[in-house]
Amino acid sequence: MAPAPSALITGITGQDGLYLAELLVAKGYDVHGLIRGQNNPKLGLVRELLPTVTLHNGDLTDMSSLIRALRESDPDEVYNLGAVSFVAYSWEQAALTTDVTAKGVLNMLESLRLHCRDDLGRVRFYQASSSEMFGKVQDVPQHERTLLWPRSPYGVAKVFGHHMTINYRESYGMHASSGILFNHESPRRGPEFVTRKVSQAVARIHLGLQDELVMGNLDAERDWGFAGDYVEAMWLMLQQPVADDYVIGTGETHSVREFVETAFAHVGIDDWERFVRFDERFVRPAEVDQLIGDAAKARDVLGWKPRVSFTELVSLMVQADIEAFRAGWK
Ligand code: NAP
Ligand code: F7E
Repeated sequence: MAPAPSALITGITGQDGLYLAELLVAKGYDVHGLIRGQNNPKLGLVRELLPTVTLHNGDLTDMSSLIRALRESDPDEVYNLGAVSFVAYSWEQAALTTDVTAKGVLNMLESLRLHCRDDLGRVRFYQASSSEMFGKVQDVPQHERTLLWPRSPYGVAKVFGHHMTINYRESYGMHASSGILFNHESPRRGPEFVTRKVSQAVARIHLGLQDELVMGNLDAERDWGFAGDYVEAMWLMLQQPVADDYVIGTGETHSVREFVETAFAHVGIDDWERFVRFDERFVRPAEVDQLIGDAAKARDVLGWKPRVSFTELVSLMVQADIEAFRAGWK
């Protein structure tokens, strides 16, 4: 019997890392995760959800720790999901964002090149690229050949990682793929991101625990999908005989206002404006006004398509937060 395939995931404590690790465990992989910090607060959660996963201490800014994690795990596939991923924060800590989200990708690719030595196609690599790279969009909808025009330090860092991934593929023949993923959400989304901020607030307002929701730009439009669907696309990319880049999105766009309205509708509140207050603090130095992805290539080559609709996504997030608050977990 062939040995189980193995995978190393950076960013395993994040939203996507958890879903991807669950998917790979279910597929029979021997899963390894990189975990950073001397006392990571997510360690308990990872151990509880993923008891069979092997964790390795390491940080994307520390190349020797990456080489060690590769040596210890000896993976067939590497998924590089680790990043400083909150766009608003990337203006406050632009240099840190560059070190982790940009140079961290180079550190991982270079570590992999050293690890694989004379058989560079041996390990398949996935880079978590982002629709934020499209920024001031030059095509509607955005596809794999749309000109990149990032509008945040995060977006700039992701462009570096994206092109470095393509460069390692072209220079060394590495099986390195880049998924240009549009926004994807879930009950595991960090509370700093707009969808979870709204789902938690609406749940709390519904339960009488909070009476207002303070927001920034309600006019921004995003192509929002469900994270569980998107990690399948990551895996599918690494199963292809030839590495390539793919846009992953739903092909629909909705404003932040629509998200808020749909979330309140889930708890039977139509006059939602009375709960929502604007605060300049949440407005960004430069905004990405509208994103909408054309995932035709992923559909045709990978056979991938999203399963969860916008309304289902909003409802499942609000409902999960209602249940979590009711259970007194938070
Ligand atoms: P997330 O929940 O913010 O998770 C980020 C992960 O990166 C966490 O596990 C975090 O670990 C880890 N990390 C941060 N700094 C690190 C460092 N110096 N070294 C190693 N790991 C580090 O993000 P996500 O939503 O799961 O997204 C996964 C990836 O996809 C990210 O690269 C993100 O930029 C990208 N992406 C996300 C979306 C989206 O809509 N979710 C769309 C496109 C692309 P700690 O727990 O230790 O902080
Ligand atoms: O903002 C607006 C905000 O922080 C969405 C990351 O996963 O997706 C994510 O980046 C929109 C923006 O996500 C608030 O101005 C209004 O227009 O949820 P967000 P993001 O910036 O789109 C991409 C694809 C990634 O790759 C990133 O890693 O919502 N907005 N009011 C607000 N946003 C937040 N966070 N908070 C507000 O109060």
